[in-house]
Amino acid sequence: MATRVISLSLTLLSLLSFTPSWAAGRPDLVRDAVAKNVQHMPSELLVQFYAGFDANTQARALSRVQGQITEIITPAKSRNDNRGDLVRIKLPSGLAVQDALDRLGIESIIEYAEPNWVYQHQATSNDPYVTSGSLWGMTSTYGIGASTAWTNNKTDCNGVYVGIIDEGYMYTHEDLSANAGTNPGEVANGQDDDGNGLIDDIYGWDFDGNNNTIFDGLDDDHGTHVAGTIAGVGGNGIGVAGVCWKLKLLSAKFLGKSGGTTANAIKAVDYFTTLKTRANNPLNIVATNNSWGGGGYSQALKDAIDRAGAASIMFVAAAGNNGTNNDTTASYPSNYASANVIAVAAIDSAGKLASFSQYGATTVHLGAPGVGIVSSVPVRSGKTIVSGYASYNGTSMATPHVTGAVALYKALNPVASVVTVKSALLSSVIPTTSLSAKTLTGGRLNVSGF
Ligand SMILES: [Ca+2]
Ligand SMILES: [Ca+2]
Ligand SMILES: [Ca+2]
Repeated sequence: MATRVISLSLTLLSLLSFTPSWAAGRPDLVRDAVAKNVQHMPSELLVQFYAGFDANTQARALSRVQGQITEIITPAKSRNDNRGDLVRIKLPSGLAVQDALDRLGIESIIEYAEPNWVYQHQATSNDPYVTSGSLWGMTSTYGIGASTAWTNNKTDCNGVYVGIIDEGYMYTHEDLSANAGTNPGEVANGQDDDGNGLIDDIYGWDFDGNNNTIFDGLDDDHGTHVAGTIAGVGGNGIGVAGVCWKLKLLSAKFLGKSGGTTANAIKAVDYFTTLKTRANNPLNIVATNNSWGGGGYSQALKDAIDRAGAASIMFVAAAGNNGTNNDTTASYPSNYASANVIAVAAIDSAGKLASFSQYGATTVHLGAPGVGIVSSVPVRSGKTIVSGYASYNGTSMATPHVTGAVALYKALNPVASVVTVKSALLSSVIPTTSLSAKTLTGGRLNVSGF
Protein backbone atom coordinates (compact mmCIF):
# COMPACT_ATOMS: atom_id res chain seq x y z
CA MET A 1 0.00 0.00 0.00
CA ALA A 2 2.70 2.36 1.02
CA THR A 3 4.57 1.52 -2.13
CA ARG A 4 1.62 2.48 -4.22
CA VAL A 5 1.27 5.79 -2.47
CA ILE A 6 4.92 6.59 -2.97
CA SER A 7 4.74 5.57 -6.58
CA LEU A 8 1.68 7.69 -7.08
CA SER A 9 3.23 10.69 -5.40
CA LEU A 10 6.36 10.35 -7.50
CA THR A 11 4.25 10.25 -10.61
CA LEU A 12 2.35 13.31 -9.52
CA LEU A 13 5.56 14.99 -8.57
CA SER A 14 7.08 14.34 -11.94
CA LEU A 15 4.00 15.71 -13.62
CA LEU A 16 3.70 18.72 -11.42
CA SER A 17 7.31 19.75 -11.00
CA PHE A 18 7.28 22.01 -14.00
CA THR A 19 10.44 23.76 -12.97
CA PRO A 20 13.18 21.50 -11.64
CA SER A 21 14.67 22.75 -8.44
CA TRP A 22 18.30 22.47 -9.46
CA ALA A 23 20.86 23.82 -7.08
CA ALA A 24 22.49 25.52 -10.04
CA GLY A 25 21.60 26.56 -13.56
CA ARG A 26 18.58 28.53 -14.72
CA PRO A 27 15.80 26.00 -15.37
CA ASP A 28 13.35 28.86 -15.80
CA LEU A 29 15.35 30.34 -18.68
CA VAL A 30 15.88 26.87 -20.10
CA ARG A 31 12.15 26.22 -20.04
CA ASP A 32 11.42 29.47 -21.84
CA ALA A 33 14.02 28.73 -24.49
CA VAL A 34 12.85 25.16 -25.05
CA ALA A 35 9.28 26.42 -25.33
CA LYS A 36 10.44 28.87 -27.99
CA ASN A 37 12.15 26.09 -29.91
CA VAL A 38 15.59 27.58 -29.47
CA GLN A 39 17.67 25.12 -31.41
CA HIS A 40 19.04 22.18 -29.43
CA MET A 41 20.07 18.60 -30.10
CA PRO A 42 17.02 16.34 -30.03
CA SER A 43 17.09 13.50 -27.49
CA GLU A 44 20.16 14.84 -25.74
CA LEU A 45 20.88 16.50 -22.44
CA LEU A 46 23.92 17.69 -20.61
CA VAL A 47 23.89 16.55 -17.00
CA GLN A 48 26.08 17.86 -14.21
CA PHE A 49 26.44 15.43 -11.31
CA TYR A 50 27.51 16.31 -7.84
CA ALA A 51 30.91 14.97 -6.88
CA GLY A 52 31.37 11.66 -5.17
CA PHE A 53 28.88 9.43 -7.00
CA ASP A 54 30.09 6.43 -8.95
CA ALA A 55 28.98 5.31 -12.38
CA ASN A 56 26.36 2.91 -11.02
CA THR A 57 24.74 5.62 -8.92
CA GLN A 58 24.77 8.01 -11.87
CA ALA A 59 23.21 5.37 -14.10
CA ARG A 60 20.48 4.73 -11.56
CA ALA A 61 19.56 8.42 -11.49
CA LEU A 62 19.51 8.58 -15.26
CA SER A 63 17.29 5.52 -15.45
CA ARG A 64 14.42 7.80 -14.52
CA VAL A 65 14.50 8.99 -18.11
CA GLN A 66 16.13 5.88 -19.59
CA GLY A 67 19.11 8.10 -20.25
CA GLN A 68 22.45 6.65 -21.40
CA ILE A 69 25.75 8.45 -20.96
CA THR A 70 27.28 8.90 -24.40
CA GLU A 71 30.20 11.10 -23.42
CA ILE A 72 31.90 12.40 -20.32
CA ILE A 73 32.51 15.95 -21.36
CA THR A 74 34.29 17.12 -18.23
CA PRO A 75 35.35 14.36 -15.81
CA ALA A 76 35.27 15.24 -12.15
CA LYS A 77 38.91 14.49 -11.80
CA SER A 78 39.96 17.03 -14.42
CA ARG A 79 38.23 19.99 -12.88
CA ASN A 80 39.04 22.28 -10.02
CA ASP A 81 35.58 23.31 -8.86
CA ASN A 82 34.67 20.26 -6.79
CA ARG A 83 31.85 19.26 -9.08
CA GLY A 84 31.25 15.79 -10.38
CA ASP A 85 31.20 14.59 -13.96
CA LEU A 86 29.54 16.64 -16.66
CA VAL A 87 28.11 14.17 -19.14
CA ARG A 88 26.16 14.15 -22.34
CA ILE A 89 23.28 11.70 -22.31
CA LYS A 90 21.06 10.20 -24.94
CA LEU A 91 17.34 10.07 -24.28
CA PRO A 92 14.93 7.59 -25.76
CA SER A 93 13.37 8.96 -28.90
CA GLY A 94 9.93 10.30 -28.22
CA LEU A 95 10.81 11.74 -24.83
CA ALA A 96 10.70 15.49 -25.05
CA VAL A 97 13.70 17.32 -23.71
CA GLN A 98 11.63 19.39 -21.30
CA ASP A 99 9.87 16.29 -19.98
CA ALA A 100 13.24 14.70 -19.33
CA LEU A 101 14.47 17.80 -17.54
CA ASP A 102 11.35 17.79 -15.37
CA ARG A 103 11.79 14.16 -14.44
CA LEU A 104 15.45 14.53 -13.60
CA GLY A 105 14.64 17.50 -11.44
CA ILE A 106 14.04 15.36 -8.39
CA GLU A 107 17.31 13.43 -8.61
CA SER A 108 19.36 14.62 -5.70
CA ILE A 109 22.74 13.67 -7.19
CA ILE A 110 22.20 15.96 -10.19
CA GLU A 111 23.22 19.55 -9.75
CA TYR A 112 21.63 20.63 -13.01
CA ALA A 113 20.70 19.41 -16.45
CA GLU A 114 20.11 21.31 -19.64
CA PRO A 115 19.59 20.91 -23.36
CA ASN A 116 22.56 20.54 -25.66
CA TRP A 117 22.06 23.86 -27.43
CA VAL A 118 23.08 24.28 -31.02
CA TYR A 119 24.96 27.51 -31.74
CA GLN A 120 25.27 29.26 -35.03
CA HIS A 121 27.88 31.79 -35.88
CA GLN A 122 26.25 35.17 -35.41
CA ALA A 123 27.73 38.19 -37.01
CA THR A 124 27.67 40.91 -34.42
CA SER A 125 29.96 43.70 -35.38
CA ASN A 126 32.79 44.51 -32.99
CA ASP A 127 33.74 47.58 -34.97
CA PRO A 128 33.97 50.54 -32.58
CA TYR A 129 31.83 52.97 -34.59
CA VAL A 130 29.17 50.28 -34.79
CA THR A 131 29.23 49.21 -31.16
CA SER A 132 29.16 52.86 -30.05
CA GLY A 133 26.00 53.42 -32.09
CA SER A 134 27.62 55.94 -34.43
CA LEU A 135 26.74 53.99 -37.54
CA TRP A 136 23.05 54.77 -37.35
CA GLY A 137 22.66 54.17 -41.07
CA MET A 138 23.42 50.49 -40.51
CA THR A 139 21.91 49.82 -37.13
CA SER A 140 19.23 52.23 -35.92
CA THR A 141 15.50 52.59 -36.50
CA TYR A 142 15.78 54.59 -39.71
CA GLY A 143 18.89 52.78 -40.81
CA ILE A 144 18.88 50.13 -43.49
CA GLY A 145 18.52 47.11 -41.22
CA ALA A 146 22.07 45.94 -41.91
CA SER A 147 22.52 44.82 -38.32
CA THR A 148 19.66 42.36 -38.81
CA ALA A 149 21.21 41.01 -41.99
CA TRP A 150 24.54 40.73 -40.21
CA THR A 151 23.01 38.87 -37.28
CA ASN A 152 21.67 36.40 -39.83
CA ASN A 153 25.23 35.96 -41.09
CA LYS A 154 24.57 37.96 -44.23
CA THR A 155 27.81 39.90 -44.19
CA ASP A 156 29.86 38.27 -46.83
CA CYS A 157 29.87 39.55 -50.41
CA ASN A 158 32.98 37.58 -51.28
CA GLY A 159 33.29 37.05 -55.00
CA VAL A 160 31.39 40.24 -55.73
CA TYR A 161 33.10 43.32 -57.14
CA VAL A 162 31.84 46.88 -56.97
CA GLY A 163 33.19 49.74 -59.03
CA ILE A 164 33.57 53.14 -57.42
CA ILE A 165 33.19 55.87 -60.01
CA ASP A 166 34.23 58.89 -58.03
CA GLU A 167 37.46 60.31 -56.75
CA GLY A 168 40.01 57.65 -56.02
CA TYR A 169 40.00 55.90 -52.71
CA MET A 170 42.55 55.04 -50.06
CA TYR A 171 42.92 51.34 -50.75
CA THR A 172 45.60 51.15 -48.06
CA HIS A 173 43.17 52.37 -45.38
CA GLU A 174 43.23 50.09 -42.35
CA ASP A 175 39.51 49.37 -42.69
CA LEU A 176 39.48 48.96 -46.48
CA SER A 177 42.70 47.27 -47.52
CA ALA A 178 41.34 43.75 -47.04
CA ASN A 179 38.55 44.64 -49.45
CA ALA A 180 40.70 46.37 -52.04
CA GLY A 181 40.17 44.47 -55.25
CA THR A 182 42.80 44.12 -57.92
CA ASN A 183 42.67 43.43 -61.61
CA PRO A 184 43.79 39.82 -61.98
CA GLY A 185 44.80 40.45 -65.59
CA GLU A 186 47.38 43.04 -64.69
CA VAL A 187 50.88 42.90 -63.24
CA ALA A 188 52.85 45.90 -62.05
CA ASN A 189 55.49 45.74 -64.76
CA GLY A 190 55.05 48.88 -66.86
CA GLN A 191 53.06 46.98 -69.47
CA ASP A 192 49.42 46.64 -70.38
CA ASP A 193 49.15 42.95 -69.63
CA ASP A 194 45.40 42.63 -70.06
CA GLY A 195 45.31 44.71 -73.22
CA ASN A 196 42.65 47.19 -72.10
CA GLY A 197 44.85 50.10 -73.08
CA LEU A 198 45.77 50.99 -69.52
CA ILE A 199 49.19 50.18 -68.12
CA ASP A 200 49.31 48.62 -64.67
CA ASP A 201 45.69 49.29 -63.75
CA ILE A 202 46.00 47.19 -60.62
CA TYR A 203 43.46 48.81 -58.26
CA GLY A 204 41.63 50.53 -61.07
CA TRP A 205 42.45 53.59 -63.14
CA ASP A 206 42.64 57.35 -62.67
CA PHE A 207 40.84 58.73 -65.71
CA ASP A 208 41.32 62.26 -64.43
CA GLY A 209 45.09 62.06 -64.18
CA ASN A 210 45.32 59.34 -66.83
CA ASN A 211 47.54 57.16 -64.68
CA ASN A 212 47.27 54.17 -62.41
CA THR A 213 47.51 55.97 -59.07
CA ILE A 214 43.95 55.85 -57.87
CA PHE A 215 44.88 57.24 -54.46
CA ASP A 216 46.49 60.64 -54.58
CA GLY A 217 46.00 61.94 -51.07
CA LEU A 218 43.59 63.86 -48.91
CA ASP A 219 41.52 64.97 -51.90
CA ASP A 220 40.36 61.38 -52.34
CA ASP A 221 38.39 61.56 -49.10
CA HIS A 222 34.96 61.46 -50.75
CA GLY A 223 35.73 58.27 -52.64
CA THR A 224 37.26 56.74 -49.53
CA HIS A 225 34.17 57.62 -47.51
CA VAL A 226 31.92 56.00 -50.10
CA ALA A 227 34.11 52.89 -50.09
CA GLY A 228 33.77 52.46 -46.32
CA THR A 229 29.98 52.50 -46.45
CA ILE A 230 29.91 49.86 -49.16
CA ALA A 231 32.61 47.63 -47.77
CA GLY A 232 34.39 48.83 -44.67
CA VAL A 233 35.85 45.63 -43.26
CA GLY A 234 33.42 44.34 -40.65
CA GLY A 235 34.20 42.33 -37.57
CA ASN A 236 37.87 43.33 -37.45
CA GLY A 237 37.55 45.36 -34.28
CA ILE A 238 38.50 48.64 -35.90
CA GLY A 239 36.67 51.53 -37.47
CA VAL A 240 33.41 51.03 -39.27
CA ALA A 241 31.59 48.24 -41.06
CA GLY A 242 30.24 48.50 -44.58
CA VAL A 243 27.01 46.91 -45.72
CA CYS A 244 29.26 44.13 -47.03
CA TRP A 245 32.02 43.08 -44.69
CA LYS A 246 33.87 41.25 -47.45
CA LEU A 247 33.80 42.44 -51.04
CA LYS A 248 36.22 43.58 -53.71
CA LEU A 249 36.32 47.27 -54.53
CA LEU A 250 37.76 48.69 -57.72
CA SER A 251 38.25 52.33 -58.57
CA ALA A 252 37.55 54.35 -61.68
CA LYS A 253 38.69 57.74 -60.56
CA PHE A 254 37.35 60.49 -62.75
CA LEU A 255 36.66 63.30 -60.30
CA GLY A 256 39.72 65.44 -59.83
CA LYS A 257 40.25 68.72 -58.03
CA SER A 258 37.99 70.50 -60.50
CA GLY A 259 35.44 67.76 -60.93
CA GLY A 260 35.07 65.29 -63.75
CA THR A 261 33.97 65.32 -67.36
CA THR A 262 31.41 63.34 -69.31
CA ALA A 263 34.23 61.90 -71.39
CA ASN A 264 36.00 60.56 -68.35
CA ALA A 265 32.72 59.43 -66.80
CA ILE A 266 32.01 57.35 -69.88
CA LYS A 267 35.48 55.86 -69.81
CA ALA A 268 34.99 55.05 -66.16
CA VAL A 269 31.65 53.35 -66.78
CA ASP A 270 33.01 51.42 -69.75
CA TYR A 271 36.12 50.43 -67.83
CA PHE A 272 34.04 48.25 -65.53
CA THR A 273 31.84 46.95 -68.32
CA THR A 274 34.95 45.76 -70.13
CA LEU A 275 36.41 44.17 -67.00
CA LYS A 276 33.20 42.24 -66.61
CA THR A 277 32.64 41.16 -70.19
CA ARG A 278 36.17 40.38 -71.35
CA ALA A 279 37.07 36.83 -72.26
CA ASN A 280 40.00 36.49 -69.88
CA ASN A 281 39.64 37.08 -66.16
CA PRO A 282 36.13 38.51 -66.26
CA LEU A 283 35.23 40.09 -62.93
CA ASN A 284 31.89 39.69 -61.23
CA ILE A 285 31.16 43.42 -61.06
CA VAL A 286 27.56 43.81 -59.93
CA ALA A 287 27.27 47.57 -59.47
CA THR A 288 28.96 50.91 -59.75
CA ASN A 289 28.53 53.61 -57.16
CA ASN A 290 27.92 57.05 -58.60
CA SER A 291 27.85 59.66 -55.89
CA TRP A 292 28.15 62.52 -58.32
CA GLY A 293 26.02 64.60 -60.61
CA GLY A 294 25.62 67.72 -62.65
CA GLY A 295 25.79 68.64 -66.27
CA GLY A 296 23.08 68.23 -68.85
CA TYR A 297 21.66 65.26 -70.61
CA SER A 298 24.30 63.15 -72.32
CA GLN A 299 23.18 60.44 -74.67
CA ALA A 300 26.75 59.16 -74.72
CA LEU A 301 26.78 58.73 -71.00
CA LYS A 302 23.33 57.19 -71.06
CA ASP A 303 24.54 54.77 -73.71
CA ALA A 304 27.48 53.84 -71.52
CA ILE A 305 25.12 53.28 -68.62
CA ASP A 306 22.97 51.08 -70.87
CA ARG A 307 26.03 49.10 -71.90
CA ALA A 308 26.72 48.53 -68.24
CA GLY A 309 23.12 47.47 -67.81
CA ALA A 310 23.43 44.96 -70.64
CA ALA A 311 26.37 43.54 -68.70
CA SER A 312 24.18 43.29 -65.57
CA ILE A 313 25.93 46.10 -63.75
CA MET A 314 23.66 48.25 -61.63
CA PHE A 315 24.28 51.98 -61.80
CA VAL A 316 23.44 53.45 -58.41
CA ALA A 317 23.29 57.24 -58.50
CA ALA A 318 22.89 60.09 -56.05
CA ALA A 319 19.78 62.22 -56.51
CA GLY A 320 21.75 65.39 -55.80
CA ASN A 321 22.16 67.92 -53.01
CA ASN A 322 20.33 71.01 -54.22
CA GLY A 323 17.05 70.25 -52.48
CA THR A 324 15.13 70.43 -55.74
CA ASN A 325 12.59 68.24 -57.48
CA ASN A 326 14.19 66.01 -60.11
CA ASP A 327 10.83 65.43 -61.76
CA THR A 328 10.76 69.07 -62.83
CA THR A 329 14.48 69.82 -62.99
CA ALA A 330 16.32 66.76 -64.22
CA SER A 331 19.51 65.76 -62.46
CA TYR A 332 22.08 63.57 -64.16
CA PRO A 333 23.10 60.84 -64.15
CA SER A 334 20.41 59.81 -61.65
CA ASN A 335 17.59 60.84 -64.01
CA TYR A 336 18.58 58.58 -66.90
CA ALA A 337 15.65 56.27 -67.49
CA SER A 338 17.81 53.19 -67.80
CA ALA A 339 16.73 49.89 -66.37
CA ASN A 340 19.87 49.64 -64.27
CA VAL A 341 19.74 53.10 -62.70
CA ILE A 342 18.69 53.45 -59.09
CA ALA A 343 18.39 57.05 -57.89
CA VAL A 344 18.86 57.68 -54.19
CA ALA A 345 17.65 60.44 -51.89
CA ALA A 346 19.06 61.07 -48.40
CA ILE A 347 17.29 60.79 -45.07
CA ASP A 348 18.47 61.65 -41.59
CA SER A 349 18.47 59.53 -38.46
CA ALA A 350 14.92 60.62 -37.64
CA GLY A 351 13.68 59.40 -41.00
CA LYS A 352 13.23 62.87 -42.45
CA LEU A 353 14.19 63.75 -45.98
CA ALA A 354 17.48 65.63 -45.68
CA SER A 355 16.99 69.35 -46.28
CA PHE A 356 19.55 69.27 -49.08
CA SER A 357 18.30 66.10 -50.73
CA GLN A 358 16.82 66.23 -54.17
CA TYR A 359 13.73 64.13 -54.64
CA GLY A 360 11.29 63.11 -57.31
CA ALA A 361 8.11 61.06 -57.18
CA THR A 362 8.88 59.52 -60.54
CA THR A 363 12.65 59.97 -60.88
CA VAL A 364 14.07 59.13 -57.44
CA HIS A 365 13.56 55.56 -56.36
CA LEU A 366 14.12 55.47 -52.62
CA GLY A 367 15.77 57.05 -49.61
CA ALA A 368 18.80 55.91 -47.64
CA PRO A 369 20.86 57.31 -44.75
CA GLY A 370 22.77 60.41 -45.80
CA VAL A 371 23.12 62.71 -42.79
CA GLY A 372 25.82 62.22 -40.18
CA ILE A 373 27.30 59.19 -41.88
CA VAL A 374 30.57 58.03 -40.36
CA SER A 375 32.98 56.27 -42.67
CA SER A 376 36.61 55.91 -43.64
CA VAL A 377 38.73 58.83 -44.85
CA PRO A 378 42.41 59.62 -45.26
CA VAL A 379 43.66 62.09 -42.65
CA ARG A 380 46.92 63.93 -42.16
CA SER A 381 49.18 63.01 -39.29
CA GLY A 382 52.28 65.18 -39.36
CA LYS A 383 53.72 64.75 -42.82
CA THR A 384 52.04 61.47 -43.59
CA ILE A 385 48.54 60.45 -44.54
CA VAL A 386 46.97 57.83 -42.32
CA SER A 387 43.67 56.04 -41.83
CA GLY A 388 40.91 58.08 -40.27
CA TYR A 389 37.15 58.39 -39.95
CA ALA A 390 34.78 61.27 -40.45
CA SER A 391 31.09 62.12 -40.56
CA TYR A 392 29.77 63.44 -43.88
CA ASN A 393 26.36 64.45 -45.21
CA GLY A 394 24.99 64.04 -48.70
CA THR A 395 23.10 61.95 -51.17
CA SER A 396 26.68 60.85 -51.88
CA MET A 397 26.56 59.05 -48.53
CA ALA A 398 23.08 57.62 -49.10
CA THR A 399 24.05 56.12 -52.45
CA PRO A 400 26.73 53.68 -51.20
CA HIS A 401 24.24 52.21 -48.74
CA VAL A 402 22.17 51.20 -51.77
CA THR A 403 25.22 50.02 -53.70
CA GLY A 404 26.20 47.86 -50.76
CA ALA A 405 22.66 46.51 -50.69
CA VAL A 406 22.88 45.56 -54.37
CA ALA A 407 26.13 43.77 -53.69
CA LEU A 408 24.69 41.95 -50.70
CA TYR A 409 21.63 40.90 -52.66
CA LYS A 410 23.76 39.67 -55.54
CA ALA A 411 26.03 37.78 -53.18
CA LEU A 412 22.96 35.98 -51.84
CA ASN A 413 21.26 35.63 -55.25
CA PRO A 414 24.10 35.26 -57.75
CA VAL A 415 21.97 34.65 -60.83
CA ALA A 416 19.49 37.48 -60.26
CA SER A 417 19.26 39.87 -63.19
CA VAL A 418 19.59 43.63 -62.87
CA VAL A 419 15.82 43.92 -63.20
CA THR A 420 15.26 41.33 -60.49
CA VAL A 421 17.75 42.92 -58.13
CA LYS A 422 16.30 46.37 -58.65
CA SER A 423 12.80 45.08 -58.14
CA ALA A 424 13.82 43.23 -54.98
CA LEU A 425 15.44 46.33 -53.53
CA LEU A 426 12.53 48.59 -54.36
CA SER A 427 9.90 46.19 -53.10
CA SER A 428 11.66 45.69 -49.78
CA VAL A 429 11.68 49.35 -48.76
CA ILE A 430 9.99 50.45 -45.56
CA PRO A 431 7.30 53.04 -46.29
CA THR A 432 8.46 56.32 -44.83
CA THR A 433 6.29 59.40 -44.45
CA SER A 434 8.96 61.87 -45.51
CA LEU A 435 9.56 59.93 -48.73
CA SER A 436 5.93 59.53 -49.66
CA ALA A 437 5.19 61.44 -52.87
CA LYS A 438 8.86 62.39 -52.90
CA THR A 439 10.17 59.10 -54.22
CA LEU A 440 8.89 56.37 -56.49
CA THR A 441 8.63 53.80 -53.73
CA GLY A 442 7.82 56.18 -50.90
CA GLY A 443 10.21 54.25 -48.73
CA ARG A 444 13.71 53.80 -47.42
CA LEU A 445 16.27 51.12 -48.08
CA ASN A 446 15.79 47.98 -46.01
CA VAL A 447 18.12 44.99 -46.26
CA SER A 448 16.93 43.28 -43.09
CA GLY A 449 15.03 40.62 -45.01
CA PHE A 450 17.69 39.79 -47.58
CA1 LIG B 1 45.63 47.21 -68.34
CA1 LIG C 1 51.14 45.77 -66.26
CA1 LIG D 1 35.92 47.63 -39.38
